[in-house]
Amino acid sequence: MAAAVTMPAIPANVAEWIAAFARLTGPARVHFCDGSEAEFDMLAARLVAEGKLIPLNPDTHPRCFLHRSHPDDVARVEHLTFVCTRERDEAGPNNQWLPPEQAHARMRELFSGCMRGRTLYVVPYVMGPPDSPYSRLGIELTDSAYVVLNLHRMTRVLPDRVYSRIAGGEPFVRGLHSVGELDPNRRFIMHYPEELAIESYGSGYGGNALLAKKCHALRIASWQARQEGWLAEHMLILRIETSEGEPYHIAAAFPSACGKTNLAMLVPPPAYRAAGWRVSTIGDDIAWLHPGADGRLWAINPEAGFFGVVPGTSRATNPNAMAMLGEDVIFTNVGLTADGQPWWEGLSEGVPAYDWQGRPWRREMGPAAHPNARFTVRASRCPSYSPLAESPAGVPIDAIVFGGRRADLVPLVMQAQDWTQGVLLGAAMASETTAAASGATGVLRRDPMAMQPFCGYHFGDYFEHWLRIGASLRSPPGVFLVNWFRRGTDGGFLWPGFGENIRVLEWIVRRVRGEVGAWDGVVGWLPEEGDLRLEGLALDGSTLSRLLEVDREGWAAELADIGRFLDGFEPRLPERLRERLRALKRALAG
Ligand code: OXD
Ligand code: MN
Repeated sequence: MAAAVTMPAIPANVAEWIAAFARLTGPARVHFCDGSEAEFDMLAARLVAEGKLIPLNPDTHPRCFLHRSHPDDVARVEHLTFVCTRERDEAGPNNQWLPPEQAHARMRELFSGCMRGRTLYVVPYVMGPPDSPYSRLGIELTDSAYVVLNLHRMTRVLPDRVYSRIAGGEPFVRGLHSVGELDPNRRFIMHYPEELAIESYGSGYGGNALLAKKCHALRIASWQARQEGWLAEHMLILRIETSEGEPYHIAAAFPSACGKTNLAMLVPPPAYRAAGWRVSTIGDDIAWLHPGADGRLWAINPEAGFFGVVPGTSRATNPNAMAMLGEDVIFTNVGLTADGQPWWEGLSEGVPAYDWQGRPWRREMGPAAHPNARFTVRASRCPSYSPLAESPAGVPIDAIVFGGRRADLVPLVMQAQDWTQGVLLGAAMASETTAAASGATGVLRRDPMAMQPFCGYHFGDYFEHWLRIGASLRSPPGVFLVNWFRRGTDGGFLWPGFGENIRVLEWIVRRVRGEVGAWDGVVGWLPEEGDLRLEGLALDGSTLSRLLEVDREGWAAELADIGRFLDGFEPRLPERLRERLRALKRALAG
């Protein structure tokens, strides 16, 4: 029998909602989270006692834990993710759709009695700096203490703030989550943007279960943003200070597992550091962008922590991440050394004794860490974290960057000729799939603005919304396209990437400042010879020209394919994008 629910002083609408979910799911007890470190320690100790968390070596990794998820539950499940609007067209062809009443009925059946013997945790959180007018509220109800620990690090769990703002009439996103039986055949992630509600069943992993992240801060928030005149985007936010100490802010959209965290935490190479260049981190995954009274676009990071991909992280690729991964981290699905240290592919030191499933590891078994293994860590632990991430107003964005993982065609960097072309190039972005979502990896797919899995409404309306936001700005950011992932005939990457990407950021900043010209490659403006600083890089002339070429035939085929892709969003595709595509095709042929 379900235990009686005792409530702290919380608003009546919240209490009623919790009580109804408790009646449906039948937990043995309800725990109202206070967000304190004592609560984190208590829950971590409980999970350790249950064998669901493994404390790591306290001498090398104090307050660090390893969690092994179910082997069938290791990534976001896009094929089981639905947007449930009253009208099918609102969700668009970019989302799987169910009528809300049908989705609710299915979820009610799954949730029914699913928490017997378990604890129901109530996690009230703020997304964004709590004093920011752009911050938003959510409450996740979950039966996973692992989820609670992650939300402690990823969001601001502030019950008093949340309850008092709700009592004052503010809306909040209602998230319901149960790990259920972790059966992939009984797993769904449902979104009801019109109700500001999320229901997730059957997964304990990442974006499926930490509802504040992809479900709230992107799918539901993108819907809210459209109603309210702002943008919720899958973007990192970084601050770059030039050698003269001038600050610029860049928001960059890349698909999952394409290096957003590494770019956000970039450490410039020694010559740049010596000259005074500095990069600091405001966010690594999500940006909420608001037109400001000054006609610029202002960004906040709604999150308070990082849930980053671990494999490939090393002192060479991301020294800032390595510095923050030594203490107070939850690792998920990494390997383990004999002396209890986390291990993953890309680390130069240590040898794994166990793989991510806890099996004794031998080389012939392949990777010890799962390719989508993750770290969860509070953002303030990152040495490059900027205090401006706590600024209620956010930071003014000077440049928007779109980037995908493409072996060919897309040059290292180019600039869109205006906002409309930027929206077109963003809408047409394509990238090779990665292990962040279940399914085949390395398959090229269109991923508009890196939002294919995350836009909570029809992409045709979304592109129109982008055009409108641009038109409302007196000083819109420049829009750029980058591609760190061009490959040569031997399959190797042509561009060194990581810290060396500062060279591309420098060109972007110099373009924004109006300091350098660019040549017109029709699909975009590209660096003039000598403007992209390359001293100290072992790049031969032919590699460089491949990185910065515009292959007109290749682009003609690309534009034709983009046209076919965009046809899928008719009749809601903005005519202005269609016109610009036609104009580009003509210019390329001419
Ligand atoms: C993420 C993702 O976890 O994009 O950030 O999958
Ligand atoms: Mn992401």
